[in-house]
Parts: sequence; C-alpha cells; structure tokens
Amino acid sequence: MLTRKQIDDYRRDGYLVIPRLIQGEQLAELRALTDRIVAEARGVTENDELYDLEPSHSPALPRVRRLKPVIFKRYAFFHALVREPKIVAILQQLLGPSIRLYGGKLNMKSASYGSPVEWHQDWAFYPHTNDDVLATGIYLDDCDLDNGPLLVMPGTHHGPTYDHHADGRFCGAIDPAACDLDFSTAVPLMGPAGSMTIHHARLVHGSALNRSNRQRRLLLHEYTAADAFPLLGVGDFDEFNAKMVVGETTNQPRIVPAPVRLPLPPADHQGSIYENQRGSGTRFFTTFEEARV
Ligand SMILES: O=C(O)CCC(=O)C(=O)O
Repeated sequence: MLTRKQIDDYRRDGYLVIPRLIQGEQLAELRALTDRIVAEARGVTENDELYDLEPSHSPALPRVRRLKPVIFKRYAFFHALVREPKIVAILQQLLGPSIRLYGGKLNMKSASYGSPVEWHQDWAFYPHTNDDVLATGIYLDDCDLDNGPLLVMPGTHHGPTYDHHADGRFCGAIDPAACDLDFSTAVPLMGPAGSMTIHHARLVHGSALNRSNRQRRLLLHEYTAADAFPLLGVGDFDEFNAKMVVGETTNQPRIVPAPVRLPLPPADHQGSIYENQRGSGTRFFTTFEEARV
C-alpha cells in the first residue's frame, strides 16, 4: 500500500516509483515469457497484431520495439498481471474502488538501438470524461540513466494539454521548439528490475535512445477509474466492461473538466506511438540512425 506521503507526492508531481514491486518467480516468468515471444519474431517481416518492429529489423536479425496489447488476451500470465492484487491495491488508493484497464503494451528498448519516444502526454491519445487516468510501468530489467529510463516533467499534469499535431494531423508528439517546457528539468524514473513506475495520463514524458549494452524493457498498463469514459467513444460496451479490473462498472460517466485536444484528424502513420511519431516535425531525442553517423 502507498503511504500518505506517496499519495500526496503523486497528486503534486504526477508520478511515483515503487522499487522492487514484482520479484522472484513472477519476475523470472515475466522475463522468460517475454524472451520467448521476442524469439518468435524471427521470420516476421512486418508489423502485425503482436509485434511492432524497429526500423532496422530484418527477419534474420529480429528487432522488436514493442509487444502490442494483444498479449493481455493471448497470454494468461499477462492477463493475470494486469489484475495482480499488489498493483490493484495501489491503484485503488489513486483511482478509487472501481477500475478498468484501458490498454497497455510492452516497450522493448533493446540494447544499443532501442528507439526513443518523443515527449508526449498519454491524455492527448486518449482523453476521458475525467482525468482519473494513469499508466503503470514495470521494468523487466534494472534501469538507470544509461539504458533509457522513462523521463517525466514533474507537475505538468496540472497544466495544459499540449498540441500533438504536425501539418494539421495528430502525430503523438509535442514539438519541443514550440512549447514552453524546459526539458532540462525532467526527472528519470529508475530502479532495479521489478520496480513499478506510475505516471498520470496528463504528465509530459518521453525517453531517449538506449545507447547502453543492456536492454530496458517496460511493461505498461493504462488504467482508468471505471467512471472515466473515453471521449472518442465506446465501440462495444461488453468489450469495454470485460476490461474491468476491480469493482463495479457503470453507464454514468463522471464529468470533470480538463483541457482536451482530440487526436484528430488521425495520424498519417497509424499503429503504435512510434509509428504516429514518424509524422512529427522537430524531434528532441537522437534516433539510432542519427547516432550512427
Ligand atoms: O517506453 C518508454 O520509454 C515510453 C513509453 C511511452 O511513453 C508510451 O509508449 O506511451
């Protein structure tokens, strides 16, 4: 459970790190299963339902950038981890008694070439009727400054929703040259393998290229209070309710004003955030291709 101080810190700063939350056999299984799924990418030629591939991927030298949300349906282990009681108890302190999973993914950030993620707010991708919305991240590997930790801008969840558009289309990234943010104040979220990060959906965050010789894998889960409804709509109410993690569902969204920009018109490059961000104009983080020259 979180202390009063941790809850106050989260409300003020918009993030927390809980060291070594997942340990022992559970961590070993998480790592081993991920290794197996990545090994199966050998032979895959392009992005599909499960794999998001690095630009430098080839079938002979598989380079996976992300495992997509289908892992939560396809693998019992990942399905169960979303509902891990230790995690749920913490989430209830921040989001209230009833919680729904919005989505998630496993970002790989492989040794030496793992892609950067440009500055963004998750809220720009999936605004809801209220902002009791957050993401947790479980590090599969020890994470320090060298292997691309999640970087957050403290307190920005109290501020505006920044423009995530370029050339009139959503691109999933903030233009670093056209905003008032001083990125030198960013805080890295680090910890030993099994540590869990929490960040508010409106918090500005990103991460750099992994230039180290160690991978940095991060399992992200996006959770909402059950009465936070996506502003882009609910396609299938049964499917929506199948994502309940704990507590009671409702058909009465709680509406609390928060600054919103819809991710419309949609990105030129559909798919994951990496694909969306291909449309961004000015980049902040060095890419693998730039680092090589
Ligand atoms: O993997 C990372 O470092 C950042 C991931 C992220 O912010 C996202 O995928 O929305």
